[in-house]
Amino acid sequence: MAIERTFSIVKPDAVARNLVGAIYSRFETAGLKIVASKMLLLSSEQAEGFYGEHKERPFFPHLVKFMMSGPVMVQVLEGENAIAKNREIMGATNPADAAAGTIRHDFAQSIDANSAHGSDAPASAAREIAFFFNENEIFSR
Ligand code: RTP
Ligand code: MG
Repeated sequence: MAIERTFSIVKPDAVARNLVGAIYSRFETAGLKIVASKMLLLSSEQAEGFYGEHKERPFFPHLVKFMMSGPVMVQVLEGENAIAKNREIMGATNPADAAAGTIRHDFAQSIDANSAHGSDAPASAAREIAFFFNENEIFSR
């Protein structure tokens, strides 16, 4: 399996509860390298644009409001099978369905405050990385 990159967010609920290091540690322990990282407060344009695929869904306004409710950490993770591996580490969208030992099972509070985002496919990973990072801000190693 080739080395892959994926895009990840530590969502506002997890940043607010001082869980950035605990979540980054899960990535590193699983063999994913953090090759880019920054903290930011999303603008409405960023939150709506980032989750544009969901704009017709009933939960969209709520999702956008939540994602703007406090600072987030955005990062690029790199490693073998990074996209699927990160989704596995995160667990199911609804923490009530997430397996023990996953980020969402262990840290998330609700389907909204579910602590982490991860790209779901190579095309979305490429789009999401480019949405937040220039190539010269990413340090593969
Ligand atoms: P994410 O994009 O944040 O990594 O989450 P995901 O792939 O596991 O789930 P997705 O279907 O892409 O949904 C994006 C976020 O929207 C919220 N959501 N709420 N109330 C609902 O039925 C519902 N469904 C989704 C979640 O916060 C989810 O992470
Ligand atoms: Mg998604």
